[in-house]
Amino acid sequence: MKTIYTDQHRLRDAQTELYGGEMVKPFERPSRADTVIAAVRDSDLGPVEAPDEFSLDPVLRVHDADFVSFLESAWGEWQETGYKGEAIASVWPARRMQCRVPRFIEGKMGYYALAAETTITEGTWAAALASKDVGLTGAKALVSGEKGVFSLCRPPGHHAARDMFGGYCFLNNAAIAAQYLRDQGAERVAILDIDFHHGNGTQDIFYERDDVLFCSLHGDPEEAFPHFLGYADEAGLGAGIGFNRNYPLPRGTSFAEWRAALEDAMGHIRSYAPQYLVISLGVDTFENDPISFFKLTTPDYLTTGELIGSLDLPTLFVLEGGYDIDEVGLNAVNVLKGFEKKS
Ligand code: Q9C
Ligand code: ZN
Repeated sequence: MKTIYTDQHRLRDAQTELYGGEMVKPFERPSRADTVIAAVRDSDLGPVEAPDEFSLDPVLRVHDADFVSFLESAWGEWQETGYKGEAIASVWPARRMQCRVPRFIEGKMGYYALAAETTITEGTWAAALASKDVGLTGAKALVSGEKGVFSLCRPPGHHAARDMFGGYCFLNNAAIAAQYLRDQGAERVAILDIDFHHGNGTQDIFYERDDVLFCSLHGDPEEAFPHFLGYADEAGLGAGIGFNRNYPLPRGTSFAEWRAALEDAMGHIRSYAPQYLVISLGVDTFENDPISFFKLTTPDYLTTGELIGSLDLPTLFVLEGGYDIDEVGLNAVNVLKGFEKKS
């Protein structure tokens, strides 16, 4: 299968992440994508191609226009204040306060942020734009008849909601790609999110819709980020009832337990009979991931790819998380290899 990739991801190179009360070097760093592209090149997976450039139109199909303008201007506005550090949210419209967008950047940061760990920096917007191009180029290749494509997106996207950034995400690459597939004529698209964290942004975007099925396997929000979404009883709303499925799983979840949830989700995807499948491919489910608590091993990712391949659907893999820098490449490529073996 083809891999879509660009070095533009390097423009997202934040120096700080708020973690455990300290400012640390971000877990979501450029070397992640370096390791993944190196593993792709070392494998016999297929060619690596540069993305096409897309306009903001496909972005505005899933994100609010005021949010997109905010992301575009946030770093400039932060700099104008004279603040020395990276742009970071520190105040929120909490319970019983007003959900209005204030004028000053410090207020805007809190309005549009869903968490404080993710800063906005000089190249963040350019990198986010390039990342969505990587996703869209993969989707376009599927429309042209490719069976499987890997969009090596960075920064990741699945925490980005209609009007919120955070969890290392700015634009929701998987959601933008899924909507693009709908706009190219597909009646039904399924998104299967296997990142360790709940894909709250993707759920938010499609929650009231029956034309995009969303299934997510993730650490139980009682214990894992994003903490305030991802419970099993979130089934969708209005027309979307029954088209959102969450599989929150406990600390220490083994591959056998995780696989049972995956197969249940796959059953629902089969009955839905989508024209395309989008996989939010996070490999932070790995046993040695520094910020997660599942116990998947490197060979388990091959099996996961085979299982996904057995659905026999045109499939777009969109990279999300995975923070064990040494193994993130091999684990992600194993999923793709397993898929190719089975499909
Ligand atoms: N104690 C993605 O994988 N902070 N985002 C976690 C852990 C945020 C993860 C703190 C994790 C965001 C795309
Ligand atoms: Zn994750």
